[in-house]
Amino acid sequence: MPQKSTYTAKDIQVLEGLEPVRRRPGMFIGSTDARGFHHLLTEIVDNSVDEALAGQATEIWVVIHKDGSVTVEDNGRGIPVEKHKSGVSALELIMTKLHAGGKFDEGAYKVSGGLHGVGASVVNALSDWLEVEVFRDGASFKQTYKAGVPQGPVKKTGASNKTGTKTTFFPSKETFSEQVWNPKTIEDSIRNRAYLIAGLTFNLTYESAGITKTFYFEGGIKSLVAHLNKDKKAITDVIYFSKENGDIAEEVALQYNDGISENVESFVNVIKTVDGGTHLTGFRMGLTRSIIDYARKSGVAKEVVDQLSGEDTREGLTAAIFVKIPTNKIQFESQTKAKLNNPEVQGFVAQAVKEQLDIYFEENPNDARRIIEKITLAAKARLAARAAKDAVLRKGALEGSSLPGKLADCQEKDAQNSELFIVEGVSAGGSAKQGRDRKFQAVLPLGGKILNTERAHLDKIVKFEVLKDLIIALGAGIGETLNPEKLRYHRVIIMTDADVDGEHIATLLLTFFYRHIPQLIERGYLYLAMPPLYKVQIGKDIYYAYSDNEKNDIVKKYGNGKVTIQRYKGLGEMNPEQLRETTMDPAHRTLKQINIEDAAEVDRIFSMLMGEEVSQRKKFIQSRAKMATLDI
Ligand code: 0RA
Repeated sequence: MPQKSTYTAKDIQVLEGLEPVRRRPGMFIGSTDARGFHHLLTEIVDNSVDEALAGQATEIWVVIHKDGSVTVEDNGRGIPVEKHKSGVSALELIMTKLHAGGKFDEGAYKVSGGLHGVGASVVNALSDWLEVEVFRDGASFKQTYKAGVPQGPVKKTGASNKTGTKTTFFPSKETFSEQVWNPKTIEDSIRNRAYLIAGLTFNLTYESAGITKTFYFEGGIKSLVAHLNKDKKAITDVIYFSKENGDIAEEVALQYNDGISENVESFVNVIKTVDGGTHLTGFRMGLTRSIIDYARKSGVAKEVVDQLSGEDTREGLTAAIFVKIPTNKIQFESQTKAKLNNPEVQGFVAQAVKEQLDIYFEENPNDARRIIEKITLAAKARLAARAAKDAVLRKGALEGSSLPGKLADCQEKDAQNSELFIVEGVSAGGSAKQGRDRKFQAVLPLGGKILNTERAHLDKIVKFEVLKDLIIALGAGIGETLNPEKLRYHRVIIMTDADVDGEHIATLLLTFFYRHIPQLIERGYLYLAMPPLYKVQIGKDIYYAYSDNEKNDIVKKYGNGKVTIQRYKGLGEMNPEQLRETTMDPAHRTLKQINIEDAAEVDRIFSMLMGEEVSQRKKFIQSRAKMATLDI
């Protein structure tokens, strides 16, 4: 960790005033919606987190006040208050000048300032009012601001024997279109930071509810990996190691479970690098080399040892990689800071992981053996899947047509304008084929059960008729050769009965797409059809209702004559015209778009729900689905 630096006010570099921030807030805070609003809080919290990263603070308090203001306090050294040569205090410079940083930045690992953060002054400029209290040198000091403008000099307010910094602010009403603090957003970001800095305690208080939540993880990223695996069956301990060399430090925690997916999170100075980068690549290189070396030496995986791939070593792997680099040396690939680009980090992490994992395997042969056995299985499944897939493709070619016989394809060839309805049951499939608009709507009826694909390897999946048909109809391939650019439909619509069986089938399909063609979901191509629940006939008029409420409203509004209500138990009860009119025709239908925002959470929920509990899955699907009425 960095050394304590000696610091004086003259080290602060003065840049410019705050007018540009108020004029163009989006440029500084990203946006002025809920995201930008929460960014204000993260910014202030990260200043305190930096103090903790520097080893100078151990506790951070966050209070959401009833009036919408927030307080962030830490027990660090306190922002310096002595006067700069211009006669202004260091505190005032930090709070009122853009990018006022100090020389102490160099050699320190920081989250805020420069690359990630925009500085407390930006938050100050975008706050109707802000108040800072500093506790240091045996006293307390205070300065208040309105829209970033000091309302007087820094004042000594009394004696104090504690140290730290306490900031309270009220976001600008004029600037932010959203003014509501979202507990989940706040807690997710605090939890991440608490995981990464072992031993740092966060206390989060909601004043209106009178609740305080504490976030403290003694084990740092070791606790994070255990948390990510908590609904899975682990097959090894959490393996942890760390190394420092000059000014780069790395920490790695990993654990294998008996599933097949990979869940690796990577961080640079508390910034989550969603797109990975050189630290992640280094980790993968070190891991693959160490495992393959061990497999060779131990002789456990003789048959496939020469064909083991990096991909095989990552099945069932949960890990966290955390590197700390001085702020002024970090390189990101883009403005969004999602991908680390420092070349020197790759070799450093690769070598450290290889060395330390080699030692771990020597000392823990049981864990090593379980990992090698698992990886051998992964390699065999991958090789078998390749062979099976090749066979499937050859078969298609021999039959003269590569599309499945059950598929009623559309005439349209442009994927952007093509829709595929995946329909439960052969009879509903028949109605859908008659009711569709064959110009742009294709129908694939599913006969029979669908394999639960959460744990299934590809070799099993491609042998399973229903899924094989689906994969071929979609046209993008699967596994190693998956190419989402080749998808033949940009709207894939799951149409099942509105009953428990239908929900179950929809969930299995969703699981399949999530696990094996996630691009379909990420690109927004996957939808659920919403067939009506009731047909209400009043005299000669027919109305369709999609919920009980809607049905009651219709009866109340039009129900003077004779009312007949039919509850649809399945798609099969509708004739082709009704199915078209209510569920397939873009002019009348409602589709729910499946939207995965947080893949890690979804991964966890899928594992949790893979038992028999259907109603929980149903809730999950419904909570993840976003209403989208499409008209084309
Ligand atoms: C500049 C210099 C020093 C500490 C800080 C800033 C500091 C800033 C914040 C923001 C929130 N909490 C903070 N805690 C400390 C070092 C001063 C010294 O050497 O004593």
